[in-house]
Amino acid sequence: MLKKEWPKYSILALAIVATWLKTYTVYKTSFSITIDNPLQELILFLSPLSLLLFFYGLSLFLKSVKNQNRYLFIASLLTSGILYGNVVFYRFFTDFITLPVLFQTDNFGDLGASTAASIYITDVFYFIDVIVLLLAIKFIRIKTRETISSAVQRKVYFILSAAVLFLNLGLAETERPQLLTRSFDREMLVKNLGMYNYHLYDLFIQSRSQVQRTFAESSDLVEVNNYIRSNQIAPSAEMSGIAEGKNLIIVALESMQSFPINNEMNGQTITPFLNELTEDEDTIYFPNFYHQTGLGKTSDSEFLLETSLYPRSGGAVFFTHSGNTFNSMAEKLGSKGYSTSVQHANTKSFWNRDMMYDSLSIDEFLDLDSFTVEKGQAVNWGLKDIPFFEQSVANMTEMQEPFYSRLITLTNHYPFTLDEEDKMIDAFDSNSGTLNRYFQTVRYLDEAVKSLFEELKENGLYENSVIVMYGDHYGISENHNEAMAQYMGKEITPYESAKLQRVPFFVHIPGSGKGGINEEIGGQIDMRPTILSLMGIDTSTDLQFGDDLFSEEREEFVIFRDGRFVTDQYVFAENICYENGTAEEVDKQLCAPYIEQALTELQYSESIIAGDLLRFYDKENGELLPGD
Ligand code: GP9
Ligand code: MN
Repeated sequence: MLKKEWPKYSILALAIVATWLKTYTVYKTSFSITIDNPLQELILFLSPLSLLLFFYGLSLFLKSVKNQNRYLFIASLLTSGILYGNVVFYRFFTDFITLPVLFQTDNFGDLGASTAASIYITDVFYFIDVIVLLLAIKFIRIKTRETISSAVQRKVYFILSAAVLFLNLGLAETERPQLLTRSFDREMLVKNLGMYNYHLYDLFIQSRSQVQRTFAESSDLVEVNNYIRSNQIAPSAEMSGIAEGKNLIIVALESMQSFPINNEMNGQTITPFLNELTEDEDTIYFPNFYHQTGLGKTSDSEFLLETSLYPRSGGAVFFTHSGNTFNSMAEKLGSKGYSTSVQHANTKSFWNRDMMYDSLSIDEFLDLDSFTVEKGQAVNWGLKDIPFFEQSVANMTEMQEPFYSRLITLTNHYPFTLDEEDKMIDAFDSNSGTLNRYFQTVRYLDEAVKSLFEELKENGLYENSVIVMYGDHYGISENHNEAMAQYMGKEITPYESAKLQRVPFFVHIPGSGKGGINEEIGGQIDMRPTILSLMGIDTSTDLQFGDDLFSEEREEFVIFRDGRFVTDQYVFAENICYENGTAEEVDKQLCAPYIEQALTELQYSESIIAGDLLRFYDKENGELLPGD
């Protein structure tokens, strides 16, 4: 026992500091967390503190020193356990633990075996703070007269802890706006919130979803099913099955809007290759096609494509409902003997893809680890699109045919930066650097798409493949309206803003001679029914909200995730009903029936996701199942 008497909070302070420093050391040594600037480093350093202050601080409510120490011991054992669990998990999966991973039974086999194999004796280090605490409890003598904290002292303590939490959240918001609403990436969450807060956040998100799921019943699906069946139309007689048996390559064109296509910027052509495609005899181009994404951006567009359901209004469905039952396009193609894959040169946990792709029945996810990034081949978010396509096509040559391979591009992503040698046109000259650079990255993306076509031809994959390309969401947000107005030569009203949500949709079927510009108004929700119809796959018993865009019976109506919509007659935005074409404001009553339908449809889709209702649906014959 040390002679000196220590102040009463010594053990608590020591426990906090020990776990805090240990956690930071573990961040730096056991995970590969990318740090781009000193602010990120500061946030990472600070991030464990707020939870530790709260959690360990609860010991202040206990009356005896003995109980306080016991509590601190259990608390530090618990935090160490959580951290260590993640370390072991990371050794195998290069990812952080999220609750669904623990509940997905098929993960258990993997988990158990790999965990046992990756525990080393040196791992004792991960419990160093518990050891320090035990020694402190044994050897440090506290001034016994004043062991109990007063209510005022506790108040001050917890106010200070809250201040640390808000400082942390404030810094994180500066560094990564909308982190909590959009979720993005587990690594980003851990980096900005700290491991412990991340787990609380994950617990909150997952249990919220779980509660809604628990209360849902099979009968909830009846009304939705009736709605879908009564609005159902037959696929196009002319186009159905024309691509049957071919490989399917779908390219997500990052942040690609329609406005640069067949347009110029200061006399320079922005998308020469895509412009050519709009006139190509084997390509159908849809200029009136809209994105319908919400906060989940790229992942929402993938969700629309695979499921023909609307994404969620709050948060990315890829994060909140990755454990749901879906009836994805990949699953349909898989059941017809297709091998299915997604290729994307980013970390696999981004948008929770690694988890969600299992639920979407995608056989193989070729993520960043499957690509080689040579010196000079990376910019902005990572591997440039040209080398990405080159390697993707090489991967395709190895795939079992017929295959469905989805490629997600990355270079044309905010903040739209490029190496000098990749700039093929000059920047624009508005007050928005973002818009100015956007034209250059779009030009690069166009060149990359051209190279994809060449690669496919050189590798003998072109003739027997269908190539579908779509813009995932806007690249230029409404924050740049002033600069957009300068480019467009007109004011960006809510009407124009809605029209700017158009993204390109291309369907290229080599040798088909079906090319042309199709003016049909549609959206990403229509991709699944349109594509599956081309591939000759029946979707008449599926629960989907989109239609085959080629169908002769189709009503032109596209609903945005935020409730705006466009029909052949009207555009509804910011509560104003406009006439489509003239952009004149008209009586809101004219939009009323569509407003109603848009809300109903969004709600039905939401109820399917929230209640995980497709588990009550027999995909084979379209019948409702009685329930668990
Ligand atoms: C990330 C990429 C970009 O992997 O898909 O996502 P975004 O920020 O566009 O949603
Ligand atoms: Mn995107």
